[in-house]
Amino acid sequence: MKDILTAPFVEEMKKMTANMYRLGWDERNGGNISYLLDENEVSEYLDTAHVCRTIPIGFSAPSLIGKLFIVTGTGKYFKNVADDPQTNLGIIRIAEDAQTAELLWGFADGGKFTSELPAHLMSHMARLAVDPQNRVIMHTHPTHTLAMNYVHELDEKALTHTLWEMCTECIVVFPDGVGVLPWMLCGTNTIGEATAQKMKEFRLVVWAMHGMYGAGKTLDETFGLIETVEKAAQIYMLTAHLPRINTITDTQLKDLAELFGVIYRKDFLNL
Ligand code: 2HA
Ligand code: ZN
Repeated sequence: MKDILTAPFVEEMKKMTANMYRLGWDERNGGNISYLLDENEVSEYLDTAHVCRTIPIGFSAPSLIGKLFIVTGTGKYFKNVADDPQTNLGIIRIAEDAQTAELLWGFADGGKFTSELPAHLMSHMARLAVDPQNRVIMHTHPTHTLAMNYVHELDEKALTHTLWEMCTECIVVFPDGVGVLPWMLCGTNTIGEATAQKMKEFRLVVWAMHGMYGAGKTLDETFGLIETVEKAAQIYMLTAHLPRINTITDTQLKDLAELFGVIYRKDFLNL
């Protein structure tokens, strides 16, 4: 058996959480990540027949039965993952009853998965139905995106349109736009269901005045989506209080989307 602390998926989680912490997006216990693993790969590092303990998930995830995820822990700090992955991360498998997580590794201090597990697993179910390659759900509190939430309309078309205008490549990176949920209580099945509903249509969902959810095939791709929105929000916050004398026009946005051959939300442009 190989040492799990050397597994690429543990290494990736360490690097990603440290990077996001350094960007200032994941203060204290802010943010959480879940990453669907390949059981064959995990079994090089763990006896997957050995369950350390079981933890109820509080809802039913039938389409995820038997699937393994590496997830960040509740109350744990991204800052600390790299130094102590076995306490701050866990590997869970969704049990046959669809309502229990079998802990295969991690949460070594008796802890458990993120309080946002409903939003994560429900989003995985929604994204996997659209794209079987989707493996990652990432939640974070990016600073400028959050700031923008306080001063910009939170309508999906209006918000996406403004973000697209802020950097030339935005419409190419997230042509499907950004979904928006109103402020809601976090950590609940209700916000989980609402997030998953949006995830049928969007890979990026803003939780108003809280943060962002992203979905993608890899940690890198998902991070890249959120990073691009955050960059656009930063440009917005640097310029919103100044007279705007130049902009990227809707015709130019359309030209970009067509040049790069992306399927974009035509209804989010005013043409
Ligand atoms: O886990 O970010 O939304 C901490 C959070 C909750
Ligand atoms: Zn949060």
